[in-house]
Amino acid sequence: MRTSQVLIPTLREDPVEAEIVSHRLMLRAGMIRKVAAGIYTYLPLGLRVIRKIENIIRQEMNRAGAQEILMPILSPAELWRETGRWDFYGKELLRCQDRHDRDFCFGPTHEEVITDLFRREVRSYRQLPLNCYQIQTKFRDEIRPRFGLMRGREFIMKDAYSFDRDEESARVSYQKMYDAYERIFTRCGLNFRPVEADNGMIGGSMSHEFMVLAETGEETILYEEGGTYAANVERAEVLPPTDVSTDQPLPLETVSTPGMKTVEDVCKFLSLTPDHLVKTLLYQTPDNTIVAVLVRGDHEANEIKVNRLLGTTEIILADPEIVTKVTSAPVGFAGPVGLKNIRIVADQAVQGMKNFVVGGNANDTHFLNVNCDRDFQVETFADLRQAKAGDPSPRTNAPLSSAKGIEVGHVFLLGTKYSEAMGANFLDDQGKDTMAIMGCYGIGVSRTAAASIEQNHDAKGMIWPTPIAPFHVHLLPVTNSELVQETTETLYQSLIEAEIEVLWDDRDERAGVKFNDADLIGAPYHVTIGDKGLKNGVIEIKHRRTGEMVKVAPSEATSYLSQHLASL
Ligand code: 9G3
Repeated sequence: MRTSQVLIPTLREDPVEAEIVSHRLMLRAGMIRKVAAGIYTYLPLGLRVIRKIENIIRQEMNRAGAQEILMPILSPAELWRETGRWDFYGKELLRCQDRHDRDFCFGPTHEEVITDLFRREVRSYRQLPLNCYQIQTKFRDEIRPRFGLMRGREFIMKDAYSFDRDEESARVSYQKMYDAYERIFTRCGLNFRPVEADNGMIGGSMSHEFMVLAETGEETILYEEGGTYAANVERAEVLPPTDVSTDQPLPLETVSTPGMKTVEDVCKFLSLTPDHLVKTLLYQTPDNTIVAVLVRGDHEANEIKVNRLLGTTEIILADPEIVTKVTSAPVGFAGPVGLKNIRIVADQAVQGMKNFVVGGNANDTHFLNVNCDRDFQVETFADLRQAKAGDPSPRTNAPLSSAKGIEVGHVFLLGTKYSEAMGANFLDDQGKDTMAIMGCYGIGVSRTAAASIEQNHDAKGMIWPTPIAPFHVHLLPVTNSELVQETTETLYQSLIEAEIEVLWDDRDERAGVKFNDADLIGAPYHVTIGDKGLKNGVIEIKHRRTGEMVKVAPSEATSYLSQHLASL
């Protein structure tokens, strides 16, 4: 393709609104343009990347036995009312009405629609297992859309749904998708890692996320170096403590701690390390009860784990006014001793502690030599804290390392949450009415493109992995001489014949402008054709990733590039 005939509006300046590198570079390379907050047009270069990712996904999904379908973007409210999700989701679910005032939503995901299809069309175990997928634009009305394609309100998702006759068969379907995802992200040329994940509010029993490893990633993963255990930090299990104190309980003391509100302040004031303190966090559940969560001073509470223990979905830290009402003290002095009518749960590490420090439930006051059972009652001890680097792996005890990642895929074994709510039944081999076991499997297609850039770029621009690059070769004639033009034209035709995707910069621009745009766009190979080289019978091929330059005769260029592209 010739640059003069494609819309590639590159920008020399960094757009001010772009906070992350993928957003900045996609705007600068003329791949995307913003239409409204979190809503983008894909220009030709951007769409080429999207299509390549989609094609890899299609091939691997089909290979895994899934069937492609396409569901509508609008979903009728009735289906969402059946699962309770019409009311469960607030403003994130974008709603609208048709001319008859009937309620619809712009599909944020399609569990309801596919389950409706299943219950209408599938009768017998002979039709199972069934796995249907689609690649489609989704809508989620995020409060604060940012980061370009990384977190758009409108985005492209591949979503798949499996239906099985029993748990064992459902696990096989799940594993097939897990394996397909490994092939998909490998074929995209990405450095990624599957991790154990929380299955969140959607229910179900097993879940993995596929993380593209990048320092700019928003997710934290903990993993065993060279081992098999890897988990999202939200999910990572913490082993029960091995260090249980055998100290004798000392008498409870009150100490004045004027203005000492943080763990750091109190430790400094009392000359103690944070592992001698217990933090008391007051949480508010959706039905407005207050629960005190205790964690050691050097630990952080994991709200997902607390939710799982309490059977709630979205606890929040209590407002300062509520804290004051409950503890008779400003925030920073809450403690478990003397708290009335408040459930107290504690992280397992607290169980092994003796003579620790807690807030005194009075302004500028702490208690010393506090002990569980003697001074207050804990309803349940459990794993409630956030795991961190250095903690022992729950599988092998080896220390965990931490890394940053971007979630590009998520697989869930759902169980019967949706089949039960919507009556997705079939007749088993005994003629008995049976509920289908479901799985669901997502890939953020547009986010995968952004994640690839976060992982693969340098100061000059993007560095595309060949399988998802918008073009393989960027052809850069740098003068207008007849020889350069003829050589370029001949090479262009030869590359096309070899089925190499080539972008020919045929603009009347200075060499420097062309080189800058080529580095920005990030095709794997740049071919420079100039009079100086041709005098010596050569053109120059640059490997974008390594910067390596090789000189080859124009007649050798196509076979050089074919060989290098084929080896990837
Ligand atoms: C909603 C809204 C936002 C949502 C959901 C529903 C996330 C919702 C989870 C999933 C799970 C799987 C199929 C592909 C794989 C992932 N945000 N989720 O269900 F109404 Cl507004 O989407 N869906």
